[in-house]
Amino acid sequence: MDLIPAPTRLHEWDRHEWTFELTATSRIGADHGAEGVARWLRSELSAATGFTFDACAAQQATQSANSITLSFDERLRAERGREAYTITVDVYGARLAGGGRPGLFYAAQTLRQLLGPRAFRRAPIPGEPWKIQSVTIEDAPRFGWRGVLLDVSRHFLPKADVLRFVDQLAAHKLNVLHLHLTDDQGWRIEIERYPRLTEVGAWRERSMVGFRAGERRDDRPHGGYYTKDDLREIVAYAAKRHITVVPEIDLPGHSQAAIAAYPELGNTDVVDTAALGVWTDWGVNPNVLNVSERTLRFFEGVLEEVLEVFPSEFVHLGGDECPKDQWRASAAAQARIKELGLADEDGLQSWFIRHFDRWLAERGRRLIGWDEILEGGLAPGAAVSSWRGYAGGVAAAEAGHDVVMCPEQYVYLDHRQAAGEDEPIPVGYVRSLEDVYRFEPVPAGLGAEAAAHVLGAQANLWTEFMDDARDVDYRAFPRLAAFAEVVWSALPADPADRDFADFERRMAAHYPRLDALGVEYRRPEGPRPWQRRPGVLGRPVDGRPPAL
Ligand code: TNX
Repeated sequence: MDLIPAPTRLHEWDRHEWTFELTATSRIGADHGAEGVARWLRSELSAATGFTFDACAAQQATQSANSITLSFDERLRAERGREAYTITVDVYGARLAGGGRPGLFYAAQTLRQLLGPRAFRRAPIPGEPWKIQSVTIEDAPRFGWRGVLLDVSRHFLPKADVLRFVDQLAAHKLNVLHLHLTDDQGWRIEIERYPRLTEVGAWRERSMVGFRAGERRDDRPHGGYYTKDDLREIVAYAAKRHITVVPEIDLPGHSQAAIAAYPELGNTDVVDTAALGVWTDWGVNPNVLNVSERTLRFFEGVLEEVLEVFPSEFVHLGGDECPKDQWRASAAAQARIKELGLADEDGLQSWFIRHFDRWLAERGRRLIGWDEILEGGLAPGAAVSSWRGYAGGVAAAEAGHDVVMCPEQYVYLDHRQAAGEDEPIPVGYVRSLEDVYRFEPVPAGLGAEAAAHVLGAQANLWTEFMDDARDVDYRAFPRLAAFAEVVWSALPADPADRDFADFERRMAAHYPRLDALGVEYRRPEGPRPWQRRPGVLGRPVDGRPPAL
């Protein structure tokens, strides 16, 4: 049955006469409260099969043959949580039970995999009858945070592509979409009280092609942004698929696009910020926010609108890669350090982040930021995305902070997937499908109490070198399938003990599902011609990343 991610337990009954068959008269029945999941399943399966699937109560559906029922299981919920599910398929029907709605949704996703690749298409095509051999499945995720970061700042991804990406995540039982909405190269969220953020900040004249030293530019304007309604739509579409969208507004570094729109946000006593445009390079940028009261109020205003659109518990405020040169040179920043009694510029960054940490907490939300925010101390409710390896995450977890593990050496999917010359714009470490499969979110040696603070893990797709959805497909898949199994399935904790050969065998069945979904993944034999970027300079890191 070759499911990905692998379920906790699966038992195939060898009584072939017990086979279930989905037919034109099959019904989809749902318990009260499960109608939303039933609607999703009905719309996917109607599209793929051409059958209409009458809706009814679960109890009623069991009375007709070959029906699908969706119901809740209180005991499952008590024992294994809302995301747990069971499936029983036999000649009487397919019975899906969930600890809660998310569990039922994952059961529905699994059922779709059981129906074969054609179940992932948008219209029926000729083929065999829709049969599933008798089986029972029990399943529940290992981690509650099964995330993916999508950087829509470096390259804007149109709304339709984001919705498509959400469907891809849902098909792999991933449940957090971290949207990196602002950076030096583009501001992508409409903020009504500050229209220039998108009028000016969402557009750049050209882009760097490949890594800096290549000095190539495309001389093609780039840009785009999401209206608040677009984002509300994305949030609601994701929520239907049990995916939480976590917005990121990156502060106080990675802010040149905002400064280009509102020059008073920059260090005006050091640089002529009025002359700055939206950045057309990649890398770490010296133009960071100033630390005036006005800037604090400005971003409180931004965040008020962000909170209106995103109901997520966590709001990501970046905090990474903030060079301190301008603060060192700025009389205003130095006066601020004195006034606040801080030791230095690092103290200033930490004060800045803590301000918003408190501000979010007062509104019932929690701040999450890159591991740099640990420097200088954090409020207790704040969480950390550990990106510069495991160390930040370990320190944060030991200090009692929640952590999302996303070390760049392991799960940065902008990094190349193979060592060959053909890999497009080769950056970072070689992170093959197998390397990702052997990524372990909880480092050995972390005590049980600290380990409980590891909410889960996240794969990050930074898009300097991906300028459209086809490129994102290529870098994301198939590695995201391996990542999904790492965060969902009960794999051996020691990466060396993981059965990659079995995963690869199941991938042979998974590739046709991705084909049917229309995902342009990297084929095991390498990139296809249009997936190569001959001559475009990357920045490979030689050798393997440091061991755990
Ligand atoms: C580091 S991860 C960054 C990003 C880049 C990425 C490229 C992080 C917090 N900062 O701004 O896009 O490397 O791999």
